[in-house]
Amino acid sequence: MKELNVGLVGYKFMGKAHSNAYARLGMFFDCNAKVNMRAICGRDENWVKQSAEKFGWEGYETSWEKLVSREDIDIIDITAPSNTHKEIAIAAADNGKHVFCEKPLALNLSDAREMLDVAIKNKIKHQIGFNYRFAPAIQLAKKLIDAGKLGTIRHVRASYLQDFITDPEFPLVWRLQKDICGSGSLGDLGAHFIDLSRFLVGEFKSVMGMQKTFIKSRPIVERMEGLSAQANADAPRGIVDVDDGSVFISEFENGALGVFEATRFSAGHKNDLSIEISGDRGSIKYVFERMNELQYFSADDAEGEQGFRLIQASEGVHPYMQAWWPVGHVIGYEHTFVHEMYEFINSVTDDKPTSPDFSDGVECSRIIEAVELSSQRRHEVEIASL
Ligand code: SOE
Repeated sequence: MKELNVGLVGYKFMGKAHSNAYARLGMFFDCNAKVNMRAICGRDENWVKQSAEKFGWEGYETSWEKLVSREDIDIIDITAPSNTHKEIAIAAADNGKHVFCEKPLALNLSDAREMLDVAIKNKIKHQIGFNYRFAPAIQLAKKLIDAGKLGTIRHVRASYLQDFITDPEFPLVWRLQKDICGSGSLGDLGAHFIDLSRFLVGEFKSVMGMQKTFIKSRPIVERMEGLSAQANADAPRGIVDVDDGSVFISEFENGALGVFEATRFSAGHKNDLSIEISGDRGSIKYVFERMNELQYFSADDAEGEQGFRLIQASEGVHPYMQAWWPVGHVIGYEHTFVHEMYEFINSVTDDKPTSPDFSDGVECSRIIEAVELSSQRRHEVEIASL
């Protein structure tokens, strides 16, 4: 059997999620290659060594330059903060490695375009980490929409609400610094519903947005783990230069209208991603915190029996579920990463296109940039103008 060797950059939240995905893959899915977790890479030798042992990597590197040039590596996976993506992805692609990159693809649209060009030039497989596409209930929504069950799509409503930075004393983590993350709530959270909307409904035509930074300075961060962070008691403050909250409306190429909201200031909402799509024959509603369920209304149901039905997308008939547990034994957040890796590995072994790939990353960056421009100029921005 063919073997594929992976090198992963990053060992924090996303590094752990991707490591778990590679470790689970061969146990649950039949891929056409054995996936070897060759090396994990990070700057802090103590941390990266511990992570390698804990997550099941054969070895580690402290230099990504070394990792991407290793002869024994076929795939480079990038989970380090966004300001590292471009340089690592381009070097990896120039070395002929296939590249998986976390979202957002880059700090801005022009960098994202450059990454796509280099990937195409080198004829490598490239995928971006829009993991929510891989929830079985979202795949079911896609199937219903593609089969015309909602009729003509008229409305899209999506929000991604978190509350981990509501405290003004929460430290200045990298997700709040433009030179490291590129964009705040919009690029980190909105990127997911922008991608889901493109996946389910189609391309955006224009947007009109408004963004706000509620807390303009925060104590400099000392330690960070996942979404938790600490600062020293007497820490100096630094400037927050990204959006804390973003809202926008849009028109889609197919004529549908969209309403969107991304924020980390919605007290009580922990990881509340939801999307609702309405057509003239039906609607779907999806809420990530109940990720195994899809609500579906069909105007084709008999009169007097109509209403939203709750579908448990956890039977073997639903995408990816055959690989997991007996019917009704639900799956979670981490499984979406296993599914995306399954598709990526298949695209490499079977030499077929990946999806979502860097071109989807570019489109997402285009919409993010259009919302930012619109928010600054206070008027509608056509996506085609960028
Ligand atoms: C933090 O806001 C975060 O971890 C995002 O970076 C992820 O993309 C999202 O899925 C969960 O929240």
